[in-house]
Amino acid sequence: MLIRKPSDVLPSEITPERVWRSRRAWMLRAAAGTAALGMAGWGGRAAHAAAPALAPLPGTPNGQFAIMDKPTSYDDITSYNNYYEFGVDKGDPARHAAALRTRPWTVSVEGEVQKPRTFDIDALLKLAPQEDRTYRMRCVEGWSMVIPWVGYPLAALLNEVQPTANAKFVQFISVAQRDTMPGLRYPVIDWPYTEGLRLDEAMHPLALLTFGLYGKILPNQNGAPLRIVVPWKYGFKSAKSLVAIRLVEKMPVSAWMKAAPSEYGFYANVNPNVPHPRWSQATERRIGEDGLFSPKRKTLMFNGYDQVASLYAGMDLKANY
Ligand SMILES: Nc1nc2c(c(=O)[nH]1)N[C@H]1C(S)=C(S)[C@@H](COP(=O)(O)O)O[C@H]1N2
Ligand SMILES: [Mo]
Repeated sequence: MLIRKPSDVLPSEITPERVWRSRRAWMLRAAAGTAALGMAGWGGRAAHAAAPALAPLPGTPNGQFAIMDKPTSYDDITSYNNYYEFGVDKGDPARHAAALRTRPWTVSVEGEVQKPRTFDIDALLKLAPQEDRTYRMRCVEGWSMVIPWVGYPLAALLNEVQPTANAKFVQFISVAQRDTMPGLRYPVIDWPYTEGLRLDEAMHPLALLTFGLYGKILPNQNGAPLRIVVPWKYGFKSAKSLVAIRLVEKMPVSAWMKAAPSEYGFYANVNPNVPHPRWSQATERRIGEDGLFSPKRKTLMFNGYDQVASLYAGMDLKANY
């Protein structure tokens, strides 16, 4: 199928200048390389192979988080992705992520905790009851989706390891698999991909440790075998394919803060009143629903998740972008 892209947004508008320049260099090199190998060019929208059959992962619907929005199609959710370890084009993760090894897989939960522990993924899957939770997701690039995730609150895992009194922040570290991830050869960001939350944000019931979507285990391009999902923040906070979760005392510097500090702050709450330095965040395009002539949707404060507002009482959310 074709990979759809918001037709009125150029990649050069939605990617930091530095990244865009390195992406162009990468595509030129890649085009030369693939031409020599007789493969399809990277610039095109290759039809992706038939989706692999993924094991079912049923979750119990949690009515507390029900929303009226119509879920985005499985096809769109699994073929229009940001997962820079596999390439910077939206179709690259679906094209390349099949190579990711997701077993054996362990997740180390470490740092300021009383019971540090390395969990095997299959034990982690069963640590708490899996729930079905459909969340609105908003990318900082100006598009959104509605995704029926399967997972359980991150708080269940954090309570298991017991944060110490010094634990103030939680850092998330994605896998860096050199041999399966072509993107790691390019210094788009300082690999591995890392993200972070304040401890109270991480403990909020909306923060979901996520293992599946649409009732099946996560496709690799969506962050198998487990990722974090933080629906009131821009999508880049929701780090994929986690190998470590580290509790720390000081605010960690995330990979995007390091790559483009003036564009991506630690908080990254969805906030229509704080434009990205190079474009507005007031509206969004819902992938798969909005045609070329459909009006864009108004972006909602906290992506519509008002229940998190109390976490930021008294904070200047323009200074803490
Ligand atoms: N490890 C890692 N995690 C990542 C990214 C990435 O490039 N690498 N991209 C982020 C961005 S910008 C978005 S919008 C979401 C996209 O998640 P999805 O492809 O499942 O919709 O993943 C986030 N998590
Ligand atoms: Mo994003």
